[in-house]
Amino acid sequence: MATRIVNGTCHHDCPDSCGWTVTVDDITEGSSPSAAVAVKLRGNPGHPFSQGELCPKVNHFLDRVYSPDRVLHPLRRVGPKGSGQFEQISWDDALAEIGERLHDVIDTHGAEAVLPFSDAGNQSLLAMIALSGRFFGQMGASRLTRAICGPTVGAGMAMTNGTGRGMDPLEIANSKLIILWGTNTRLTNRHFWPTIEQARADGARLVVIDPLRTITAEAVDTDRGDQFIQPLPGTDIAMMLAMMHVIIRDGLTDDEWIEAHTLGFDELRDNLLEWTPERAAAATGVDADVIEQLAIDYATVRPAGIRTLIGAEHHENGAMFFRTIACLPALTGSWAERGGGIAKSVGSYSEGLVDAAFMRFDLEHIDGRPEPRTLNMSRLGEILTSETAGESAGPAINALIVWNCNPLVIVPNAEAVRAGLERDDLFTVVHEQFLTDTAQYADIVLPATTQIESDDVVLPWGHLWIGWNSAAIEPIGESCSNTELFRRLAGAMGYTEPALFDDDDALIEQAFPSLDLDELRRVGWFRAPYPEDGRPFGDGNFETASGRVELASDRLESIGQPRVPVYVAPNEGPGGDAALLAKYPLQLLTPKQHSRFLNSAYSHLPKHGPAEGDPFVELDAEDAAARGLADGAGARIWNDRASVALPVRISERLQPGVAAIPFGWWRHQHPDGQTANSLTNDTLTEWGGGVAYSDTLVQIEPLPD
Ligand SMILES: Nc1nc2c(c(=O)[nH]1)N[C@H]1C(S)=C(S)[C@@H](COP(=O)(O)OP(=O)(O)OC[C@H]3O[C@@H](n4cnc5c(=O)[nH]c(N)nc54)[C@H](O)[C@@H]3O)O[C@H]1N2
Ligand SMILES: Nc1nc2c(c(=O)[nH]1)N[C@H]1C(S)=C(S)[C@@H](COP(=O)(O)OP(=O)(O)OC[C@H]3O[C@@H](n4cnc5c(=O)[nH]c(N)nc54)[C@H](O)[C@@H]3O)O[C@H]1N2
Ligand code: SF4
Ligand SMILES: [Mo]
Repeated sequence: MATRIVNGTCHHDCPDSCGWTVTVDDITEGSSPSAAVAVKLRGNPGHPFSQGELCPKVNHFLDRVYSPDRVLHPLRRVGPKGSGQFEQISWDDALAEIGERLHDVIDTHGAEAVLPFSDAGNQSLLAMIALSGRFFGQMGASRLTRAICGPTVGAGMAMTNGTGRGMDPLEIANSKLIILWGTNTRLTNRHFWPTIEQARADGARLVVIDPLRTITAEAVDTDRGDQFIQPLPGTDIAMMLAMMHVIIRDGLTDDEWIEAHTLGFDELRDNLLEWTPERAAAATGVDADVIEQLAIDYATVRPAGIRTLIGAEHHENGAMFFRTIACLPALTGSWAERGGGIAKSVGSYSEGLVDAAFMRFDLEHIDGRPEPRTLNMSRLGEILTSETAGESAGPAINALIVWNCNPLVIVPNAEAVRAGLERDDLFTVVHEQFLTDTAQYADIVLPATTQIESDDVVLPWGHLWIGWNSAAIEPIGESCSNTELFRRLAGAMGYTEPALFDDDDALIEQAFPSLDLDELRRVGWFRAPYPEDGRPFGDGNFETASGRVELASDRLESIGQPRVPVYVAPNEGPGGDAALLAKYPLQLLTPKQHSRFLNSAYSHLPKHGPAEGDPFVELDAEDAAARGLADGAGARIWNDRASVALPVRISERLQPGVAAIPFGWWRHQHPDGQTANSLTNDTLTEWGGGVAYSDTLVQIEPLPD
């Protein structure tokens, strides 16, 4: 037996993209190797960002790889949809059936009746985009807008700065005021926390702005001048407008910088006159003097670094949140300072190294055929249950191919998704590692590899180090990687276009024409280019049409949006539809909450779900008492979309009027099989294609005995 150490990179949809090492025992029988077994997976101490630590999600990754519950063979459904009854079949039979059924759908309804559905379950480059786009492009299937996580942040920022680019989060080490705005760093981005602690040790003050008193908010130390600010969900824009009002009113602007690098200052200023801190206090539930002081601190404690990630985009006004927040550093000239500005996702820096044609491959191979329609993933429930696939023109969806995603648990308005998946005339294929809630509704389930079973490259979005991932072991059972899946599906469809069959090595070479791949393999990571002086807009190089920060924007006007930042209260919220609010007076958040969960991907594993307990609904003591609900009592939480039964947890983490149910549990873990997303709002953001999970109104009452 020989032992090897193999370098890899975590593939999860997580900002940290940690480096790991896998220890592999090669077992030999006679003279030839017969099996390789991964015996240890640990953080790689040399990795520049994660520095040897992984996390409670991935510390037991090999238990996931070798789980007895893994799907290791193709399966065909034998019971009713959702029953989880399957029989094992061969790959040949599975592919023959898929080819036949897809051709049948295409011949009868057209290729747009096929919907590919995926997200970032494995966010490595090959696993996420390489051959799927070519395959569905060749087919002419409907396209999918994948904007459930992230694109709205970029689309919002880009209206102000012309680009979604921002500061490398590690630059926050230089900040003296750090605002964590709508991000739960200690839970969701744990390897970034040491940078914040380092800045604090150097004298930085910390402000956390979140409607929930998260574990990140718990780190606030008021004795040191830190602050936790708790607005009502969906209202922060009002607070930002009042901050800008105070900054302008008190002459705290950097007029020279504004003159040199912005457009539309006067228009913005006129629009802000009415936005007194008192007015913002009424909208947000935050005291006017707190907002006033935050504005003054933001303008005077320098450099001021804002850190934000994804949480705040999940609102009806989610794009405007980011368009507006991007105006703050422009008023104070903050981008000119190292450690000033905004640190959001930094994926665009590493994506810049990928060949542009590779990134948008699904536009090729169309050969002059009309562009297929595009459907938004967040509307899956409506898409599957409508004759025209939602608001689009065109055929209903008759075939659904899912990989890298667990839509029944993660898409909003999930009971509509379930109703769609139950349709007898929908042919569903799911490529998965486990029999997820979604896979249980499939006609055919195909076994997927884990990250340690194939080579890939990870483009991180929480730091700048592109990560190499080497296969440590062979695919387990009959599982295959996402690229191999699409090569096999292309064969099953009878396609002959050679680019559909490129092997993984060729794909990696196509993706990175200018990168030394041998070096990447050898070292394990490569840092994407970033300005040496730490300032992404140090030269005022904004990418708007005007080359300036657009405080007033023609581009927004051209898409029917307000030219300047405005606060529009979410319709499904306290400032919105009054009749809806009278019926459903509580704002429901469904956050990422458990350190052992990564979205929906771990709750079913023995070291994860049971260790986090069971799902619950969190409620403030006042709201609970008003409903006669004691801690631990059974409650019914409902709105027009669904009704969910859960025990109550009385909590000091929320303001009155706000409730929370943790997201990530599967239906068998919920007492009545309805999960957090059964209740959530699938209204899209005003632009950017995102979705408003966190503008969800509910009512809560005791469960009848
Ligand atoms: N442990 C763990 N880590 C994860 C994940 C996980 O499931 N578990 N998921 C990964 C993924 S996919 C992502 S995208 C990242 C996300 O990373 P984050 O963006 O940091 O996480 P979220 O929980 O989506 O949202 C952050 C916070 O936004 C708050 N929020 C909601 N609405 C508002 C609002 O209107 N205003 C303000 N100010 N705050 C608001 C929520 O209460 C929440 O605490 O985390 C990644 N890391
Ligand atoms: N209520 C509520 N809903 C949310 C959120 C929230 O905060 N609240 N967050 C949203 C966000 S930010 C995100 S990113 C989404 C995440 O939603 P998903 O993208 O569905 O993320 P995961 O739950 O991680 O599920 C990914 C699935 O991919 C599978 N998988 C992993 N690797 C591979 C592979 O190589 N091949 C294949 N075929 N499959 C693989 C895993 O087994 C897992 O079942 O959820 C969103 N939904
Ligand atoms: S899930 Fe995130 S924190 Fe955990 S190992 Fe993967 S990249 Fe690191
Ligand atoms: Mo996400």
